[in-house]
Amino acid sequence: MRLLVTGGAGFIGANFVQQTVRERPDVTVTVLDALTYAGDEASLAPVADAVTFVRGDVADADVVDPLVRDADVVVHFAAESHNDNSLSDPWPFVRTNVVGTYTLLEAVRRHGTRYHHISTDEVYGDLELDDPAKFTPTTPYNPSSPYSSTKASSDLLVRAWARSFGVAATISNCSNNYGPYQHVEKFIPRQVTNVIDGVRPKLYGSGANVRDWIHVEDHNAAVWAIVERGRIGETYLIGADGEVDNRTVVETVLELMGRPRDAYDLVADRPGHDLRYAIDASRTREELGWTPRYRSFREGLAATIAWYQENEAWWRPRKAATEARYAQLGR
Ligand code: NAD
Ligand code: TDX
Repeated sequence: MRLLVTGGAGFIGANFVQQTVRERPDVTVTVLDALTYAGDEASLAPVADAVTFVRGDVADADVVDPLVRDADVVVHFAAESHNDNSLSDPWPFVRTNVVGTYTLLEAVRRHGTRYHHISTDEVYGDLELDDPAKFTPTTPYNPSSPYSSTKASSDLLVRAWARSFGVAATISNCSNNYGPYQHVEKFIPRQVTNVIDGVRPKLYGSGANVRDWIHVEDHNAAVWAIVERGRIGETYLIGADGEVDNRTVVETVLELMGRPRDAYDLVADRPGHDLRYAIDASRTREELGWTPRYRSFREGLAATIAWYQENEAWWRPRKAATEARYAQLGR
């Protein structure tokens, strides 16, 4: 199989490429990544010899077309991915997430290439803390932020291209990922690296917001199950029943790192901050036989903390600039 992975130098994409090279010698991997502030070729260093890397923009049809022509399958991870950035400057989100997806869809339409679209549970909006409901593949779209609205837009383009043009597409909407190689702008790496630096973790608002955490390797195993066994035209939700409120995440990080559990600060809330996400992944589990391997969030978190402690050379170059951006926002 000739596989084209967009966004393969980002957090989830790099983990996907590393897992693929390790576990699937029959797959030839090409990565297309623009190396924005969020991309880092160093995330692919352990498998660099086994991967063809192309630096380029998913919204550039001249770059995209020959790569899609020469692939059997495209897995599209590339995106602007951070909600806080989308509130400061939405345009790169519209361009990469909407125009980039459109550009890929036109290429897979021309060449008949199988396409898997990586998306997020944030397209469904948020839930009350006490709502027994979880997101399912039929939950109506109701995105809150510029980020999630551009992801929702791109999902709708995929559905339309599948129905109208017969593009062989699948979509997955996954909950919050954690694990190695996640940018220090994101919640867990930010707090872990703050604690390493002797800085108190920063919790938005009251810290009551709930995210449904899944280890990145479990997300990527589900993506492979969909690529291999998913029904064309379907949407699959990926989640590991990992609901935890943000305050508990920070307290657990502090405890695992040997600090007092209350050694954090409450800071200004994110505008429009989604309260809670929760995924019902039963279709993905029952139809594809996928189950998450990381059963304990605490153990996965401890391993992730250890990774950041052991890989300071990977994250250190981006830490100061990231914190400078947060300081401007008062967060
Ligand atoms: P990330 O920000 O870590 O990585 C994004 C990658 O895309 C980077 O390598 C960047 O250089 C690249 N990129 C950005 N714009 C590009 C462009 N125009 N052309 C080519 N490459 C470009 O993001 P992530 O957290 O790894 O997320 C990957 C995908 O998974 C995204 O589609 C995101 O919406 C989705 N997702 C993420 C999560 C999560 O918790 N992180 C959860 C569900 C879904
Ligand atoms: O310093 C912080 N303090 C804090 O309390 C940061 C950076 C975040 N938070 C809160 C906001 C959220 O409730 O933690 C939670 C997680 O924040 P993020 O890591 O920014 O993730 P989130 O906004 O939930 O979105 C993530 O999951 C869904 C990814 O960034 C998206 O790409 C994905 O689609």
